[in-house]
Amino acid sequence: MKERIADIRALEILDSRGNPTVRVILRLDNGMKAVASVPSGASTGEHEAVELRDGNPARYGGKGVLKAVENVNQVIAPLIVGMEPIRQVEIDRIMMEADGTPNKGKLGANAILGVSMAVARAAAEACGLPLYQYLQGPGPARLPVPMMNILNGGKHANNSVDFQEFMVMPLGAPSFAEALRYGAETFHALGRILKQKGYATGVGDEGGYAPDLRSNEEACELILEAVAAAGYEPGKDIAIALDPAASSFFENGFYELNKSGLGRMTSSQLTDLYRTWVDKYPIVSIEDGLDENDWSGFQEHTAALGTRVQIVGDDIYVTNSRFIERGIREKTTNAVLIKLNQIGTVTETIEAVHLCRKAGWGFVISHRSGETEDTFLSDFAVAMGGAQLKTGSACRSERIAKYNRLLEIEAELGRAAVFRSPL
Ligand code: 2PG
Ligand code: MG
Repeated sequence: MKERIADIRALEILDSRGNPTVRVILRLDNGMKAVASVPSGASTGEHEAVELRDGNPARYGGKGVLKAVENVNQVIAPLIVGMEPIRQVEIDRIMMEADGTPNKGKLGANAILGVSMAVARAAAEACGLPLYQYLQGPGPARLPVPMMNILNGGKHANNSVDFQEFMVMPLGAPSFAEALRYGAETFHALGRILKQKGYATGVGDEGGYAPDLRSNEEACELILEAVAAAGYEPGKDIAIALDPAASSFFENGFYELNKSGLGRMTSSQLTDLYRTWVDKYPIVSIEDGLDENDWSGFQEHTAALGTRVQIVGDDIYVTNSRFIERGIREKTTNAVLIKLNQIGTVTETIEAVHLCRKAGWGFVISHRSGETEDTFLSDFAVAMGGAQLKTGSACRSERIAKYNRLLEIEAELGRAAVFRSPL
């Protein structure tokens, strides 16, 4: 490749919650430009790579990212300008070495990931390939089944629901476009049902409704009603996936389900509760059913439920190969949630996916609750081929942008596009 990186510039922009985040604009010496924006979580794992914030209360309540921007412009750019963008692994390594900490705490994972994503995009451009094709491994291009978070609770909504995400997964759809339609129609049906019942229809951070329900269970009941009202068969056309994000209600060794008023539970009591739900509802996947440090609880949880549903680890692994390896050894879960900004480089994220594949585990590519209009994630999900993507409800443009990009990819692939449920 003759193209080289000529210029890298970062900018402080805003995410979907109105909080600052990093955008990187990279130029090649042939004039080509690549842009990437970094997402930001709310229910973050304890061991995630560091999102560097300025901590200056006079700007954005301390959430400014001018230091991370400066780290891109002053520290990272001089190290990388002049290199070929296809040298992703080497570029990511150089940034990690310049940072020198195990959690990217010096330069910031937000600074490093912005550059890492922009480099991948620039390389794809320079090769004349769409990003998904440039990043793709062997095998056909596989579109993901979306896990659409149509009812929000936990830290993502100010309501009476303890569990963070109630998702519909249109497993029975024949294509991605149809899956999206099934999900969007169900979302709209849910809106009508909530309105009829006198519930609020405002949305949470990921575009799902955020009503004050009488119980956590009512969320599942309402979703089933919505699936049927939209004309679909629960379990066959559309299944339910959950992300309770249990770390967010774990305190001093107990699960405190205080938003709903359900009260205190132990790890095995909570697993029993999930079991009754799995018996009753067409649930196919449970993510973060327990706390991120409850490794032994997770083992029991997976032993109890793992043959019936996919058990996904998010906060417990934070897309970090070291934790995923332990999980595989100890049978902690049987699947992993994959988030680029939890680990901070494209290379390490791909490594985490490889580990899952090797172990025969499932993996779900995921957005963050704070997002931007960047659609890197859509291409990444197709390239990784795991056939599962979590990117929010059928609402809010930062989520829809990802879905629209997938529609574009599916159309571009035509008959070569594969869409098949992995579960
Ligand atoms: C999660 C994510 C995304 P956040 O817990 O899986 O849905 O939420 O980005 O707030 O960590
Ligand atoms: Mg999660």
